This record gives sequence, structure tokens and C-alpha cells, in this order.
Amino acid sequence: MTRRQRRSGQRRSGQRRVVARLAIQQWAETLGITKPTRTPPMTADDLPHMRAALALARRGLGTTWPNPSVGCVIVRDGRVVGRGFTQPGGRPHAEPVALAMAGDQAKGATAYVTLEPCCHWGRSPPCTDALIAAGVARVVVATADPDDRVNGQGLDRLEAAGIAVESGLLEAEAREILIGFSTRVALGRPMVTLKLASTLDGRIATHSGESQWITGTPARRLGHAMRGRHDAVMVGVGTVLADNPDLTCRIPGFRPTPNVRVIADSHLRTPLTSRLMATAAQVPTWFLMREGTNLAREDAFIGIGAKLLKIPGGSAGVNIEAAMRALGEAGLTRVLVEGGGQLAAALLRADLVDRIAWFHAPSVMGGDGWPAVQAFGVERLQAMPRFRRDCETVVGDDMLSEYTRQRSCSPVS
Ligand code: AOF
Ligand code: ZN
Repeated sequence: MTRRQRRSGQRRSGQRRVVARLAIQQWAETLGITKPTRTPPMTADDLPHMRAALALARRGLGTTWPNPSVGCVIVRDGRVVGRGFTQPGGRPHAEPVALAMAGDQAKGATAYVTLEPCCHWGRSPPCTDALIAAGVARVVVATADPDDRVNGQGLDRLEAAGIAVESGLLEAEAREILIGFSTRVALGRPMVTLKLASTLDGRIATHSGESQWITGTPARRLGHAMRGRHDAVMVGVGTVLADNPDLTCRIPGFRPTPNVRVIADSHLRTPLTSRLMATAAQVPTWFLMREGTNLAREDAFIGIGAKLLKIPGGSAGVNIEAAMRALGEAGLTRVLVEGGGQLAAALLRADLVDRIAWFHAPSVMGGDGWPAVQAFGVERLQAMPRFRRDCETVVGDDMLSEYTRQRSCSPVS
């Protein structure tokens, strides 16, 4: 039995109870039964506060890497006295932000936190100690922290200090917010969302190279919002040469810091005159280049402000597994890949795509257009990566379909 299993076993059998009745209520709500009949009044009051904490956590998505985005709400006598979420760069954590707002009112209050409070001395002091020092009486947590330095010990510490602790409220929602962080902890690489925008027959450019624009303005705006909730936007050098993109989130006020831009460019073919290079001093711009090539252009790239990550070579370009591991080592937890077709194929071949967000425009181009995903050698149907459809959304004239990879063993189960 692993330490983690032992801990979760202790948690189940100990005083701390997973809020099972609330799980039933969530299930009932999913089925459209909006007024569950057997909900104890005290725990029903907890739901809106945890929902508010989850909404706060979502606000930090894309900006807190390498740390997870966490939300915290502090409530005393039914009144919200403190609110906080993890700040850009990952610090301060959510709890000290909320505690600072609550001040003396935290005494005797309940803290709702989307992630188990940390109990280690990292680059900031333990949040457990801050909650204890503030005199918080009760802590309700949505999900445990998969970081080995915490993982159950944060809850133990709070309980040992006499605080009432409950865990498991709205856990599925919290895990969804945590998915980038937990993928990096479990697999050493970021969670990868592949975003594609194509015709109905999956084409992204005509054979003469025309590609702007296939989807409409609302879909492109939604694409910017997706950039806003990811740590980094990644493309292959072919897309840079074809489109000269900015790869930034251009919705005013959507995020406080720019997303990282990652370009898979094994031989540094990105033009020094491109938009990416023009803004590389202000917006983090990272190149995945093949190690051992020793190009004269390296100095120019570094001088402009780009970061070069040297990756072992692959069959074409860089080894994609090593590349994604390098991004994980650099701290990224959520990467949005926007193509082109070769990068999409390399990631799918290596089974590195966790989510797909596919915009389809109501148009047909035919087989001489460029495919959204290049060939990746599938011979048997069994070898295709399969995805579960999560939702479909009408976006202007276009349709967005979102999918999650079906794996026999999930990185975060
Ligand atoms: C919390 N609240 O808002 C976040 C937490 O390097 P440090 O000291 O900043 O610690 C990073 C770890 O803290 C990170 O790996 C994760 O386990 C936890 N993140 N914890 O109590 C927060 N962001
Ligand atoms: Zn903390």
C-alpha cells in the first residue's frame, strides 16, 4: 500500500468525513433534480461558498504556473469576510490573500479552500500555519494536494491544531481546475489542449496557402479566451512562417500577465523580423530547438530576449516527448497547441494530447486543402487515439466541440 493510499484510507475511516450527502446532491442537480430532499441544512450552506471559491480559482488559470490556481473564501456568521486566489506567478497563495482581507474577522470563521492548504516551507510560509494563527475554526476543502510535500499532511496539521476539517466538497470541479498541475505532478509534463479551427472536412488552408479566416470572429474571440486560461500557446515553425502570428491573448483585462509563447523550431527558422521576435522582450518567447545544431542564429535569438530549450532530435524536428518534458521542467502546467498539422500529428502519435477543442466552420474545402492533422501512420482503427466528447457549443456560425482523451489509466485518478 502506498503512502497516498494509506493516507486516503485513514481519511475515510477517521473523524474527517467526505461530504457524501453533498455528493448525492450534486448528482441530483446533474440530473436536473434541483431540490434535493435529504440535504442537512448546515452542509447545504457550504455549497455556495465553495462554488464562489472555485470561481475565484478559475480566475487565476493560466497565470499561476508552476503553482496551481486555488481559491479561498472565508465566512463568519454567514457573511463573507475574505476572498482570495493564487496570485500571478503562484504567490502569494490564496489563503493569505483571503486572510489579509478578513483580518480579525477570521477568528472563529470557516475557510473554504479549493485545494488542501499547503503545510511545507516552500517559497512561501505554510498556509496551514496562517489559518491556525488567524484562529479559523473550520476548514472545508474541495480536493487534496497531489504535491508529495503536502498530500494529506496539510489536513492532518489543521486537525491536530483543533480545527474541524472536511474534505471532498465539489471535488470534481476542483480537480478540473487542478488538471494542469496534477498532470505535471503525475507525468512530468503539462496538460496539452489541442485547438484546431477547420472546415467541416478538417482543412485549415487551401492548396495555395490561403488560411485567414476559416472560422468567424466569435470563434476567434473564444480562441483568445482559451489562450487566456493556458500558461502557454504553442505552434510549429510552419505556422509562424505561414501566418506570422502574435500568439497572445488580446482580450483587454483578461489576464494580468502575458501567456508564454512556445515555438517548435528545431533549426531556428523563425524570421528575426517576425511579430514574435518583435515582442520577444516583453512577452516570454521560448524555442524548442534541436540540441547539437549550434546555430549562429542562437545569439541573435537570445539577444532579442527569446529563451532556447535544447531538445534531442526526433524523426522530424525535436523529440516531442522530450520537448513536453522540458516544458514541464520549465514549470508549465497548461499548454494550448494551435497547430499546424505536423505538430498536431506528432503530439497525437505520441499520445500527448489530453484535450481537443475543435472549431468547425460550415464550409467544405476538399482533399487538396491542408489537413488540420497531417498523417501519423494509423493503420488499424484500434491504433487511433479516441476521445470522449464533453460538450458542443454554437459559436456564431461555427461549432466548437470539446473532447477529453480516454486513457485506461488517468494521470489524476
Ligand atoms: C495553497 N494555496 O494558493 C497554492 C498552493 O513554492 P511555494 O511555497 O509557493 O509552494 C508551492 C506549492 O504549494 C505547490 O506545489 C502546491 O502544492 C501548493 N499550492 N497551496 O495552500 C495556494 N497555489
Ligand atoms: Zn499555501
